[in-house]
Formats: sequence, structure tokens, C-alpha cells
Amino acid sequence: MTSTGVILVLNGPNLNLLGSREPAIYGTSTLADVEALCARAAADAGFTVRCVQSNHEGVLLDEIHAAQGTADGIVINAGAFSHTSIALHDALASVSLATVEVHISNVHAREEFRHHSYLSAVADTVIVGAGINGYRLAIEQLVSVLPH
Ligand code: CA2
Repeated sequence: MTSTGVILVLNGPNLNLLGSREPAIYGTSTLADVEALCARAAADAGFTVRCVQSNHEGVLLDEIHAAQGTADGIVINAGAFSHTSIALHDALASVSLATVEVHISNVHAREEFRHHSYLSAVADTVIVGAGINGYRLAIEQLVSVLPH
């Protein structure tokens, strides 16, 4: 446990575009809205968040590695990398941190290539199809398993 109680919220490729296109799938909230929601949900439980969005797989890998010892848990929406990245799977497996995988949309009701996530096998919990409220659920779930 870090002294302050930190949750790392990682968002992957294209999630910086939230709210600007495809509202029927992803809603109208922006990434800033998502990050504010996460900060509020964490604060309600006495935690703080570190929010990072990147379109680059290596940046996400570096953040996961850096989380060991500096964060207490991880919420991750790796976007399309979820369906392709063994490297992100390995990075999450290498850190001993409670992890919740989030997808805004119900990936199982979409194209076949979205049905499998390399992250799900190493996440403690997977939340799909709850819209951006999935991030709040993810933080509440993490907090429920972390000492505080
Ligand atoms: O449902 C999710 O949260 C996803 O992780 C979102 C990814 C997609 O590749 C995954 O299959 C499911 C895509 C994020 C793209 O977000 C956009 C938002 C607005 C406009 C365009 C893209």
C-alpha cells in the first residue's frame, strides 16, 4: 500500500477522442469527464488517481511497470490494444497489483475481433458495456479489495 492510496487509471489508443465521434457507441462524455469521474469516485473512498492516456503501447507498458510501488491498483481500458497486445498482458502479469479491465462498450455484442482481450486473463475483474460508469464501478471494486 502506498502512503496516500493511489489508483492508476490507464486509457489506451483513441480514447482521447471520446465525446467527439461515435456517440452511439461511446456516449458523449469526454476523456476529461472520465478522469474527473474517476478522481471523484476515488476521493469518495479516500484514494487519489493518476490518470494517463496514451496512443502508444510502450507508454502504457512503462506506466504499468512504474505502477509497482507507486500505485495500489490499476484500472485499464487499453482500447484496441486489449485485442492485440501480449506485451500488455505480460506487463500486467509482472506487477502484483489488483487490476480492473474496463470497456465502455459491450465488446461481446460487437465485431468478433473485439470478443477476446489478452488482458482479461490477468485482470481480477472485467467490466464491459456500462458506459463510462464502468470506470466508477471499477474504482469501487478496486477499493473494495484494497486495504484502507
Ligand atoms: O469499449 C471500449 O471501451 C473499447 O476499449 C474502446 C476501443 C475499442 O477498440 C475496443 O474494442 C473497445 C476504441 C476506443 C475508441 O474511442 C473512440 C471514441 C470516440 C471516437 C472514436 C473512437
